[in-house]
Amino acid sequence: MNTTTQAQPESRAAAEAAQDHVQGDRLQAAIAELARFGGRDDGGVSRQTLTDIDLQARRYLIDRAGALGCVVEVDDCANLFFRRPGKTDLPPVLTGSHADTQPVGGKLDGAYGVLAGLEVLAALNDAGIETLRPIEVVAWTNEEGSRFGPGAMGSSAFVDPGRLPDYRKVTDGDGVTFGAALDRALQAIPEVPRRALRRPMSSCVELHIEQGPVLEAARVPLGIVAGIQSVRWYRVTLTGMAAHAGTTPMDVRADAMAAAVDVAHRLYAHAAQAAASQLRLTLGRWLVGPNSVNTIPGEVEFTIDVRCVDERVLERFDAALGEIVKSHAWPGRVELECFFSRPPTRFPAEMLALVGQACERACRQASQPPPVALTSGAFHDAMYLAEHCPTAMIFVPSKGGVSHNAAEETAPHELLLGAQALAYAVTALANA
Ligand code: HGY
Ligand code: MN
Ligand code: MN
Repeated sequence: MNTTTQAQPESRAAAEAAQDHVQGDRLQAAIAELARFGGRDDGGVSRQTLTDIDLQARRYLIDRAGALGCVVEVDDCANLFFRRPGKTDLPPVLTGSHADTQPVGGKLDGAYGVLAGLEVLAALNDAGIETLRPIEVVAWTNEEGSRFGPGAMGSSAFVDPGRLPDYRKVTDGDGVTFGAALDRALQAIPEVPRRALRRPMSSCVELHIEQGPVLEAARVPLGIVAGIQSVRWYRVTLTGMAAHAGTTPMDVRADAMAAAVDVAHRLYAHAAQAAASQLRLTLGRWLVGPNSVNTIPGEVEFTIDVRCVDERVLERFDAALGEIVKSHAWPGRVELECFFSRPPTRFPAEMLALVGQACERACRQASQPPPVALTSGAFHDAMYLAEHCPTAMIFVPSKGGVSHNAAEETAPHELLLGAQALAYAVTALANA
């Protein structure tokens, strides 16, 4: 792996210069600008993947990257790549994140990583630095997986293009296919050259907010992400019989909601028993049919998001879920589908060392405490890139540990530190 663990003297000087040219105000202005696309009165952002608002935000990013002198390209999964040429055409260093948000998200989840990547390019321009390798800032498509499941479709299709045909068939709540939304997004930017999905990358560093409480509790402004916990998503569909709420005696019902509540209750009981293992269970989306106050629900579908640092715990959950579904005695039907499953991700030691060097310098320069290592509770596109090239992540704290919420916030000085550390790491890697 052609990656510097300790940046070499000349490369170190360039990395330090890039770090020192990062401008906090320019980054803050870009965050505020991008947040206008889908901005909400409560300060949050609603910009689900490939919606009109997302396409407008993409246009903003393309224009911003063009103004920085980047070459802009897009692939068949509408992943946007903003390339700053290097002295050579060696495989580039990749940074960036995603620009799509949760239905009610914040200004920073994903957007921060994309905009800090563009800030690094602006800092390199200001410092007059030409790197050996090109640097690419990416805006991945559909990291959130909320409108179209699973999550991280763009980065997973980049790493394995064979995934895209099945992704294209996935529909959103209105019956729109991911393929149709993709084609519409690509038609909206006809002037952007298309490129192959999978391409060689020399290394990858993703900067992201932690979205949890660890860094804030440790009172530390930067985190070196050692890895990402495992995650599984399931869809449970219970089919009973819709009937009149007033005339149908309780003992003759095939009430899909009563069945769903019982299954859910047993899942939470399993999670409570596994609490010591840090299992995290979320039943986040419920669809009820016909969803009428005076009709017994004939169909209920709910999703399961279950995560743990120890994948064996998820294996045990999977077995328990199968048992609960199989053994649930009622006149209706229960169907279970696992539609997303990722093992734990571990980032390589040499990348952690470099990111550690980058974070330590940024913190030292700002008289802040040194970075700490942590495991990410959230998944990220970096979990797929880690299969493709040497990859690492840098975290900044989330106020109150809150994310996937309009109140998502990180202090400006911490956002600046994260971008400074990213500039150092990306520049050192681009000169290796
Ligand atoms: O769900 C996740 O972990 C990511 O924030 N989309
Ligand atoms: Mn994210
Ligand atoms: Mn997210």
